[in-house]
Amino acid sequence: MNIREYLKQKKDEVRSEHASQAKLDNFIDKNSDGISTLFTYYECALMEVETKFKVLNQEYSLIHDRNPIESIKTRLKTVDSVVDKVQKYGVPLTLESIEKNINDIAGVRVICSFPDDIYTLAECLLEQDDVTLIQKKDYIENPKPSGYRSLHLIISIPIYLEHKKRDMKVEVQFRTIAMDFWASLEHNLRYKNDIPEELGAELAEELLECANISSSLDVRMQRVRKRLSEDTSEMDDIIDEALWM
Ligand code: 0O2
Repeated sequence: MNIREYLKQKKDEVRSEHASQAKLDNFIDKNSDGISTLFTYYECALMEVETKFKVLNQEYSLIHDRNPIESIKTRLKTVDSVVDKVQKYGVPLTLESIEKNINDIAGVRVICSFPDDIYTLAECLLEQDDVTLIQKKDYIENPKPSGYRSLHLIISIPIYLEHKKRDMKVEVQFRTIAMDFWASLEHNLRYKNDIPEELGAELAEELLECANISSSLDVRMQRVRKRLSEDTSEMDDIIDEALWM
């Protein structure tokens, strides 16, 4: 490419950035009420889903004497990143299209103690009759090439407003503490643009190895916990029997 072609390319890039910024400003100006209403509905959906998990955690600890959930995080995507996704998918920039095509505006991340807890909680959530499963991606069974592990569900749940009921989509990501720790570190690498290519590749390889090590650690710790609880329940049976004698 000669210098003339290079300058023309740069000029086109700047023009196209300005055009998309103008498009975004125009969309926000024209739809500010609609955007804030829609985002408030997503916020309500987040509260509903978070409460569902808090209830499940409470009941589980009553029955099994331990909490399967370490923490719950919720987040709403920013308008800018929703618009980025609209552009990435090549769908129209309208409120209807955003609601139809973008599934992860509302996100809940459930951090569990052990891998089995993830599947137990996901099953309990999906058994609830106001929850509809839209999509499931099991990156624990099938990790991403990067080493990323997590169970992703897109669900639809109703929120009850003054005079109407509205179904809203929420993305739920289930991870163990180890999976979450790994994903945060890898996220930093993914969004750091100033790393030399060679170092980036080296770190990605190192992270893949870490993902495999931490996955086998999750499995081993789960095995230890199971053996511990089996022993404890055996001991409980012995005590029960002794009390009846
Ligand atoms: P944020 O801010 O975390 O929400 P899609 O979102 O459907 O266009 P994809 O890859 O099919 O694209 O979606 P997928 O696989 O369900 O993953 C979406 C989210 O999972 C990402 O959200 C991340 O949070 C997380 N994720 C997926 N893959 C990786 C990975 O390799 N490393 C890490 N650290 N996180 C991952 P967003 O939209 O990127 O951003």
